[in-house]
Amino acid sequence: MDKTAILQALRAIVGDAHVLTEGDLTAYEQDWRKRERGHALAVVRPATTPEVAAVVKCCAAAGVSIVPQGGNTGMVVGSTPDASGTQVVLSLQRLNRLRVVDGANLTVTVEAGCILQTLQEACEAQGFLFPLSLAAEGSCTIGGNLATNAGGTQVVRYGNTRELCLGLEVVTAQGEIWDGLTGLRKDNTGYDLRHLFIGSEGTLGIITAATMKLYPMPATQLTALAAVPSLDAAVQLLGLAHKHLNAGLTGFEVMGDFALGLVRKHFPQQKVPFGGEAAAAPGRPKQGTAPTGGSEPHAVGSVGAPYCVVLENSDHESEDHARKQFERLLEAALEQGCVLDAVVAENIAQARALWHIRESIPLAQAQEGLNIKHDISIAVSKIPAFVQEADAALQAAFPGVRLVNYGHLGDGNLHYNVQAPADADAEVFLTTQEGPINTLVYALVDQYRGSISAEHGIGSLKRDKLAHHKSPVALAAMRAIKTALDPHNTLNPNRVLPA
Ligand code: FAD
Ligand code: 2HG
Ligand code: ZN
Repeated sequence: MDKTAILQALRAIVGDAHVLTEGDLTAYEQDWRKRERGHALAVVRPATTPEVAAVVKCCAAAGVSIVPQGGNTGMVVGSTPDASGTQVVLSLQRLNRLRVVDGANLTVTVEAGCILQTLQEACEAQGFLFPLSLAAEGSCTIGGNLATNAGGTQVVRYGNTRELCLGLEVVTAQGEIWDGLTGLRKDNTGYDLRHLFIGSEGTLGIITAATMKLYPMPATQLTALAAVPSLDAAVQLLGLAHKHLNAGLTGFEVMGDFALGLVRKHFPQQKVPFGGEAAAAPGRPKQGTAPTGGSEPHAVGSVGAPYCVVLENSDHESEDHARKQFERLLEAALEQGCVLDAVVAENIAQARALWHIRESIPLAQAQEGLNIKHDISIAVSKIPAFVQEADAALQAAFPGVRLVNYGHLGDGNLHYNVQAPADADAEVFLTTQEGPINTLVYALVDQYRGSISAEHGIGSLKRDKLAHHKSPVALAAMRAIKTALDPHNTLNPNRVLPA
């Protein structure tokens, strides 16, 4: 089939208006980090699962490869086409209906293109919590979250997207529809196919809908920010938080001083708590002095705290109960010296402002310039030693690099990112130093028996690294699965699996 015939066939399936070939297609062709700009044969936007199946059949028959795309917020260049102009971007954005909320089963069935925040809000309106939460929630889709097995800020209590999923509807590489939307919590009838598709980054099938777990809304969600003297202290605080809050601990995020400094620099309207005097004098946890306290924003680093931690306590009893629990925790932590100072948000606005500081770090980093991301996981207990070793090795080998260290400490997942030296050209730095910096960091991650990707996946950016950091046995099994499910390599070729 030639190009005109393929486009005609696709238009016949989804309608002329939903096969995009002209105009500004940047939103579909460029990745969020602006690492690569591709060029698509067309962007195709089906609105139903049968339409997705027909598009896949059409592309498979024509030998055209498909790049599935949700919100295009991925971090590893996995959702944009290559530069060949021969790939179809299959956007799931129009497949965005909430099909059913089953309150008694505590499940929601939703189509893949539904924006995460829309899903959270729809569930909340019916009195349920859908706990997946990440800074991209205003634009990422549940299909993309499943395809990347996204983590986010609530994993310490609710698990990754995988743990929240009870069933999938998938269009296979052959254009068949698999309906696995049973909503069952127990089903041992052979291989659990759902888990193959989750985290497969669009290489094994196209997720068109999912049945996800819901939870009762907690009575209250309290947020605190604590300044800690070291990463060791942050780990100690995590232990105390597990002990004092138990299942109420729903968020535990660490932020390095330099990462906070970037938020302060690029978003000066945000008030980073702990003004000079407050942080200099350790004392009882303060209530409500958080993001509104003081007239000027201060970096915690200005009083010498190298890290801050955001903690969240979700409680099913009452706000009063949650506040008392938090106070006991923070007082114990102050006594043991693993917290220098802390504030507890007094209301939702203050809590949101604290979370907003944390969620602004990736955006502040982007404003600062192109950067190198390491989305790693290591056993929580070993993280302080890893960071100490990695910091020293990087500074010795690449003097002046700026380390942007933050992330989901409660899950052992750090965003151990590297920004070019202040006086360097970020683009040149990236071209010349990304390879050697990755090699250094990943070698250390291996030494600590960690993972080179805890959240963002492999995409194109890390596929060559995977060859060195995944066991040959695992890689062979992955290739066998890909060949079995997608023998003609139609779905997202040259992603995930090393060349
Ligand atoms: P896309 O970017 O469109 O796609 C991602 C991958 O999934 C691609 O390989 C694509 O081909 C595939 N895909 C998309 N939809 C489907 C589908 N329906 N079927 C099959 N394959 C599909 N990630 C985290 O894990 N935790 C975080 O805390 C986090 N925070 C972020 C914060 C910001 C500011 C940004 C920009 C990104 C963040 N991410 C985070 C990364 C990103 O993985 C998530 O935003 C999200 O899971 C991607 O969803 P998406 O709809 O944008 O997917
Ligand atoms: C987060 O936790 C995201 O904020 C993005 O996973 C991390 O930009 C990053 O490195
Ligand atoms: Zn993250």
